[in-house]
Amino acid sequence: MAYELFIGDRAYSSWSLRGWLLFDRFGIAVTTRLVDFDKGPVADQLSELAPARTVPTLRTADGALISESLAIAEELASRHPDAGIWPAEQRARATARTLAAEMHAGFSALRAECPMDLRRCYVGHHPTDAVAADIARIETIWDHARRTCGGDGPWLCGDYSAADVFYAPVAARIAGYGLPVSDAARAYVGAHLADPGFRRWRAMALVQGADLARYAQPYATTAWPGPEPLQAAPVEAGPSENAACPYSGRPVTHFLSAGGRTFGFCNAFCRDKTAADPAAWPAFMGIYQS
Ligand SMILES: N[C@@H](CCC(=O)N[C@@H](CS)C(=O)NCC(=O)O)C(=O)O
Repeated sequence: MAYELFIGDRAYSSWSLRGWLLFDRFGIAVTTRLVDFDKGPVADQLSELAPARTVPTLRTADGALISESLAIAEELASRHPDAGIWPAEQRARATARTLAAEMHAGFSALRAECPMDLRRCYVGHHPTDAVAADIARIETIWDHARRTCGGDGPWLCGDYSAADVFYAPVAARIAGYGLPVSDAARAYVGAHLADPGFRRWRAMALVQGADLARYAQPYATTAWPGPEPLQAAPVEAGPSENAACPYSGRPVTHFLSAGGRTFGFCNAFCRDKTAADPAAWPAFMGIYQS
């Protein structure tokens, strides 16, 4: 099945992150089309997809246009029943759906006052009462999910599910604004920051797209609190250990240095997203660890 997912700037578009994780995290192939927030209104850029007017929007091979992230989750779960998008166990599935729906419909203070920015981690932000109330509610429903249907791992309803997809950008906001939360919630946030799917998206956010002034916040910044990436940097020239790009299999034209070794890729974006967080990319780590 061919899917096209229209997404916004990865650093800022929290809904797009949800849409994309629904593919990446559940192994469903998709072609992404980037809508540049710096190039005018999203609705104008999506005019060929009207009445869709926001990102993410999914266009399916049969021509359906799905422009609500919760509907994308449900439609993919129907079309790919074995992908594990929702928990298989009935009670866990009901809880996961409830949490995702509450996120989709709510937490407007958190969303408005703490816009996601995956390129920055702020210090000195003090949550308003409305944001604190959103966080308190989020902690309550996270705790309920983990107590009633969480498994041995860090996720809300057993294995990673669409419920976790919907709270990945919340985790990014808690981390990015240093919002005060319990130890249990902090551990859940840490699981998202360390999650390879989340890290792949953030690596792409770090290397593509302009810094947009309208998202800038008046706070000092500090280092991103996620795992320290393996050191790597673009270099001008090869030769590289690998002749074929780890992602496309095409001949290499762009190079990076990591661990004193040189590796090649078939374009600058794939080289740069790898340099931003090498360990997030299994195809690269396959050659790095060989
Ligand atoms: N309810 C939608 C929300 C989508 C949404 O608001 N996306 C934002 C970007 S994160 C957008 O496209 N805004 C349009 C604009 O800024 O003009 C969903 O679930 O996907």
